[in-house]
Amino acid sequence: MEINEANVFEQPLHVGRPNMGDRDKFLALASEIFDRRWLTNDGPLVREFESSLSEFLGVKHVIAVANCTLGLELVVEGLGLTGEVIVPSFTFVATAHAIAWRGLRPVFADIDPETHTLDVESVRNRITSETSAILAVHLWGRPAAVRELQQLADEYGLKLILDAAHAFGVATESGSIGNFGVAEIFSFHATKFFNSFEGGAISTNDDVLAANLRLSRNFGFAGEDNVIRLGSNAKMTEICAAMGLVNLDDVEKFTEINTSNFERYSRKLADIRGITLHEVAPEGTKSNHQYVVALVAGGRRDDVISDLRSHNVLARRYFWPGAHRMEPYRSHWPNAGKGLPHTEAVADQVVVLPTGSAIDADAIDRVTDIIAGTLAR
Ligand code: T4K
Repeated sequence: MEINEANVFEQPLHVGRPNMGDRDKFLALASEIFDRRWLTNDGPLVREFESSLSEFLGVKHVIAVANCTLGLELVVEGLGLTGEVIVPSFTFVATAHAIAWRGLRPVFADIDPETHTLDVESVRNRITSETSAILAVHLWGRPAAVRELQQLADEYGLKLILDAAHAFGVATESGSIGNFGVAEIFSFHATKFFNSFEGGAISTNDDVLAANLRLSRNFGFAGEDNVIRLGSNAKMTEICAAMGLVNLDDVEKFTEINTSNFERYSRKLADIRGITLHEVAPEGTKSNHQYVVALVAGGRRDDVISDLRSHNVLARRYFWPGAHRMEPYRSHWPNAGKGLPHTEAVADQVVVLPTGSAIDADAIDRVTDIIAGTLAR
């Protein structure tokens, strides 16, 4: 491997470097929290954040939570799911863990290699008498096949839930993400283009489910001494809500930065043989472009990753090797990979490149030059 000194970054260039909103606005809200001495448990900033999100997403109910993983668990419990839930394996492992943590079995379906989201026929083939739901993922912010999945769910009497961890601010011709299935669950983790340090939110238009989720987020309490259902501690804190509110003011700016980064990568990578950019915004989609996902052909993905790392570019191979090859799933179902050919093929080719407000055009040019050097050898 050759190192081009001119392209070595002095500071590491991370995937998932947080976007930061206005510091002064945040400090003013933090100061109010000090004055109020109200730090968590359905505080005023959490309420304000929820109503702002509700308006932004155009959805009836938003329940802010401590993180997306707990949000997924609350929904699995709140819908009374049992037995098996069909999920992609090509996702962050939290999607499967949320099901397994509730004592249910995640059943892995394959993805469509064009979209990287659940393949509807693969889902159909995995439905059994034990299936209670489909949990699809808008991977990389690309909307899952929501219409077809909803039809399938209706045909078999299943619930459709959407892991929208990557899809805040994404909209399709049929509406904004947040309005599909029975509930959608967002992540506002630091690495997401819109963050609240840690955090997440459940969006739903179902009144009964929303009321139950509010209870279960807070141990099931319906009053000071009255617990009326199973619950957990999934509450968002006031300081996280403050960060969320501040970042919400800049969400369009972050989206524009991501889009312009994506376009620059697209122009620069177009001339390099052996690498293609994954399309996250098919026609009619408004994307947040929070992930720049490239596919490297010819078994050279790990060469690209290792050369980038030698130049201090910490690219990631999300979501290799697939949840089915991670514990505890690998031990339970060692042969699951046989039924997931597209998952395995895509997972071996993916490189996720740095984007967001911490990178500029010059850095993108240097990153793509490094990749060009690797693939020319
Ligand atoms: N569903 C899907 C489809 C998801 O992708 C995720 C999370 C979830 C559900 C669950 O959401 P949460 O329960 O987390 O709300 C990171 C995130 O921790 C995780 O939230 C995210 N997906 C996943 C894709 O990425 P790791 O294990 O890759 O994180 P880590 O510590 O390696 O950090 C990633 C990069 O970000 C590093 O290069 C360092 C950089 N970074 C990170 C943090 C926290 C910073 O520069 N600053 C920071 O503050 O999982």
